[in-house]
Amino acid sequence: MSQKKVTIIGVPMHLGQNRRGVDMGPSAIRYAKVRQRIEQLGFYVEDLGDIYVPSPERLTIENPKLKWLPQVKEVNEKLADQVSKAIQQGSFPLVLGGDHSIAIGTLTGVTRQYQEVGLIWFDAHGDLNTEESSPSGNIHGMSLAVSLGIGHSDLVNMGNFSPKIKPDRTVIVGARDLDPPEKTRIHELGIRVFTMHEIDRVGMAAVMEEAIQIASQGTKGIHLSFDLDGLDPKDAPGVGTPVLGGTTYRESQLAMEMLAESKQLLSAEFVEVNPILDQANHTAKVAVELIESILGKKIL
Ligand code: 6HN
Ligand code: MN
Ligand code: MN
Ligand code: MN
Repeated sequence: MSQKKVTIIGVPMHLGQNRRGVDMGPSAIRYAKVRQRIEQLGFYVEDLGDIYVPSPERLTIENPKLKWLPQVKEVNEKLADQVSKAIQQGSFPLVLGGDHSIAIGTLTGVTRQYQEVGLIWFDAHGDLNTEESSPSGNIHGMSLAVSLGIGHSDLVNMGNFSPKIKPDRTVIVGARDLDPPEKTRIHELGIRVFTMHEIDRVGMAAVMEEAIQIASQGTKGIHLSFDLDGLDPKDAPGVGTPVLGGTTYRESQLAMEMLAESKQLLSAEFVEVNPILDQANHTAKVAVELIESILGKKIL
């Protein structure tokens, strides 16, 4: 990454899942001083504020298999435009969620500008469901599938092009809770998934070396989509869908530090921070420290 400018975009999205509070994610991360910390690293920071997300109290669910589809679509379209614009201005887009359905808009904006982009999807989950396979109807569990061109056409065709990314340039890191149809899809598409089992066996350093290699080969660079539930709930308790046995704080930091060293990062998003489920805003603080590391903060 060569830019010295970062554009923060807040997306208080909660309509991609069932629990309130994740709409406070951007606010929690700002409260943990994201802007000041990035400025201390020498960047010029522009914070665009939050994209408007409607409240569910005034809405009805038209399709329980794809909850709040029209609203999720609309917010993501606005997000895509803001991400595109930031890149056009030579800035590094840093998107703060909000639930993981916002990856649809972020990836639309990033790939509209850069075309060939590799993806590192850090998550306990695969987010590879469709309307047919989803156990919940929650779009945050479908956003990786959509970005690969699989799912409802309103989402898949955002920006009038599809797919946004290719399966052989996509890696998932930290997976430990995959639905059976997601496992089938992973095998069919040939996506490289670094499960917690593999991270335990070979270590995060070896995993990230391979992950960066896969995502950067033949691409203009890498987008990082970071779901805080990839971390162990001990280290990131403020998430809506926690799963035991995740990466530690240091393993996660090492991954971020290696991404910074690779100089391949084009853009990033940090999602699923829910301060209502948290203790003293701990998860947002962790997110900010991970953000510092992708932007080059070193211990020494
Ligand atoms: N996330 N696989 C489950 C579902 O409802 O599709 C959980 C998804 C979690 C999504 O954490 O971003
Ligand atoms: Mn996710
Ligand atoms: Mn997740
Ligand atoms: Mn490359």
